[in-house]
Amino acid sequence: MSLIVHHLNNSRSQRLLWMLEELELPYEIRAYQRDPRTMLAPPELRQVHPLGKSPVLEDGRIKLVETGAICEYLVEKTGRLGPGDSGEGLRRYRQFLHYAEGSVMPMLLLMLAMGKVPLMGKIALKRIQPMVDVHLDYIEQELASRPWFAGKAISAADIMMSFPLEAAVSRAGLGSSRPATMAWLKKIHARPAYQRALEKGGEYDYA
Ligand SMILES: N[C@@H](CCC(=O)N[C@@H](CS)C(=O)NCC(=O)O)C(=O)O
Repeated sequence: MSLIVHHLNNSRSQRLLWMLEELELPYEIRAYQRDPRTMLAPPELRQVHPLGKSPVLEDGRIKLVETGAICEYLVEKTGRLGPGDSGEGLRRYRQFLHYAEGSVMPMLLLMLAMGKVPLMGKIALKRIQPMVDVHLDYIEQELASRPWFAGKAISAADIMMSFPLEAAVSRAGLGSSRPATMAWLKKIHARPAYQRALEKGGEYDYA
């Protein structure tokens, strides 16, 4: 039975499409559009899962949310895109798999929210930017020392880190002053699986 991805336009669920394309697994997309005014997901997604967020992956009777957990599920299911080794690589793989949603995304969401608050939002953004820069500098240092987040090979940790770094280009000033990170972004965007995921996923403003 084919996997089903409940996919929201312009969202984190683009990562899951990329992962499935890398794994060459067959899947079906159920597409949802954000409300253009609120940017929230449509209420139909609540009928799929009580959180009403995307992505949701259905594998037969199994229904999964949280991209990181979904990635781990797919790594276990296929034996691919895992850490590659059981030492340092595994430690880094686990760390970045969680770091993407646990540390980087909350800062970027805060920036998005503050960017919409008139006057006081601008002041808040000035305070938040240095905190985000600590993360971007750390990531730059890591990517300057090896080709992929876990080590020598691409893994699910790279897939998890893609959305926060793409979002950081559009809203947190990530650019040419961090060449290793920008080269990593260029490298992932050039992958055939990434390109196929873009074609299938529709509107995505971050690539
Ligand atoms: N930590 C979750 C976040 C899920 C999430 O917040 N998804 C966003 C897409 S970027 C969403 O569905 N937003 C629509 C809404 O909140 O109504 C994950 O990584 O899957």
